[in-house]
Formats: sequence, structure tokens, C-alpha cells
Amino acid sequence: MDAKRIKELEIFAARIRLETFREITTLGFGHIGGAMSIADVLAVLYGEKMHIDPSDPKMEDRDYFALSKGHAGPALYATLALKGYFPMEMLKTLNQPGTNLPSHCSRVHTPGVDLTTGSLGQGISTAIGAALASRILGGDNYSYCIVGDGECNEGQIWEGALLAAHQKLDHFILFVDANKKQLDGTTDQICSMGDIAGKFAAFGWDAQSIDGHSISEISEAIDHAKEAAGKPSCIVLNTVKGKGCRPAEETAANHHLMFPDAEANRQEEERMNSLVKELTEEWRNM
Ligand SMILES: Cc1ncc(C[n+]2csc(CCOP(=O)(O)OP(=O)(O)O)c2C)c(N)n1
Ligand SMILES: [Mg+2]
Repeated sequence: MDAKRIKELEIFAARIRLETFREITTLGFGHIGGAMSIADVLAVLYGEKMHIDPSDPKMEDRDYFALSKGHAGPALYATLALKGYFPMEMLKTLNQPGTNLPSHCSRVHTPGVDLTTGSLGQGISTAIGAALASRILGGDNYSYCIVGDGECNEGQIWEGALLAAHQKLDHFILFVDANKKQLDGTTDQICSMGDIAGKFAAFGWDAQSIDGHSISEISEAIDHAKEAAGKPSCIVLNTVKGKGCRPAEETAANHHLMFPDAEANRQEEERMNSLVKELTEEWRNM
């Protein structure tokens, strides 16, 4: 991927963060930390790697995506809206009565959402089921899934890890958002995950550990994962919870935050918007 394309995806990631922030501050509260940490991987998947068509969300041979850590739904909604799956206006309705954007992802409500998630541990199971079904149907499409590092405390993750390796699901690519925090503390305080990539490798997976905020590293890791014949792939994304959103980065307990201060929200929104403009200017000068 050349430098100009990388810059385009950095702009996409910055826009995902900006729109996610707008969604959550319009509502007044939300899971800001884990939404911000996955903006870069969403930008690479939806901006470059996934075989999708926003005008035909149910296209038969599409790649599937499951946000197993479904509480980060607002980041996925921002991504889908920016790709044109539904009008940007809809983002203002996040989690309001009658919305099609519930706080956690629902395949019944939101165009572009393939699998309903939010009960931690379950999304990976349905995503593995989708990958298995695709292979049985003779498809060549990929299934992608993101789980949280805290979510990896769930036994169901490791049942999935066993099955995907047993089934040699080499069209299944899992990301672990290793932001080192879960709901009420760091993963090391609550239930340490240790070497996540090493654990998946021990289960028979192809496993990598990368900078989860580097567009080029994410892109290269996905290319590598696609070459791992006969094995599912795990890409551990070393990330910062709340990345790119100052109030979230500056708060230690940033899993779910309230945003009552309209003026502070406006200032942060302006700062995030300026970043989009700066990156766009850099892109123009390349
Ligand atoms: C089965 C289940 N138990 C508890 C919860 C409540 N919950 C929502 S998010 C969360 C913490 C998840 O931590 P992590 O996977 O690290 O997410 P991230 O840091 O990416 O936000 C918990 C316990 C849930 N959604 N599902
Ligand atoms: Mg986490």
C-alpha cells in the first residue's frame, strides 16, 4: 500500500472517530473507550480489504464482519454511514427510542450489520458459524471478527478457537483488540490474558501481534493472514483504549463515559475535525 493510500485510510479512521464521538455525545453517554480503539482496523477493513457493496448490503458473496465486542457498535455505525450504507443523519438517533442503531449491534435493525452481538463471547461463535457455512456453500469469502481482550476471559472464545482450528477455517480472520482494559479495570488486574497471540498459536492458529493503530501494519497483517493456508488467523491489535479522543484518553476508567458538558464536547469535536482537515491537507500535498 503506498503512502497516499495509507493517508486516505488514516483520514477515514479520523472521520470514524469524529462521527463516533458525535454519536456518543449527542446521546450524552456511551462506550467510548472500546469504540475509539478499533477505528483504525475498521478503516482498513471497510476502506480497503472487505469485499462489500454498501448499495447491496446482503450481496451473496460478500465478506462478513462480526463486532463480537458489540458495545463498540457506535464505531461500526460511523463506518457504515461513511461508506454509504445509510444516511449520516441516522447517526444522531443512536440508542434512542425507535432507532435502527441500538447501543449494541443488531443484524435485524442496521443495514450492513451481519451478526447480532453484545453478549460477550457469542459473536465469535456466530462468526465462526458464518465462516463454516460459507465454506460449505462453496464460497471464497472471508469472515472477520473483532473481540475484546477482556472478552477473551469468556470460555466461549476458546471453544471457538478449538473449533475454528479443527475445521481449518483459513477464511476466518479474528482481531483481538488488546487495549489492556476491560469494564472495571485493566485486564492484568481482573483476569490477565498473558500472551494472547501465543495462546491462539497454541490452539493451532496463525497468530500475529501488531500495532493496532498502524494502518500499514494492519493491512500487511491481513495480507499475511490470507496466506496462512489451512489455519484460522488471529491478529492481536495492541491499542490504546479511547485512542484519539482526548477526554477518553485522559480518563483512566474510560470504558463508558458521560458527556454532560456541551462546551467541552464542542471543543473536542472541533479538535477532531481539525485533525481530519490537517490529514486531508497532507494528502493533497503528497
Ligand atoms: C456475557 C457478558 N458479560 C458482561 C457484559 C458486560 N460488559 C460489556 S463490555 C464489558 C467489558 C469488555 O471488555 P473488553 O472486551 O476488553 O472490551 P473493550 O476494552 O474493547 O471495551 C463487559 C463486562 C456483556 N456485554 N456480556
Ligand atoms: Mg479491552
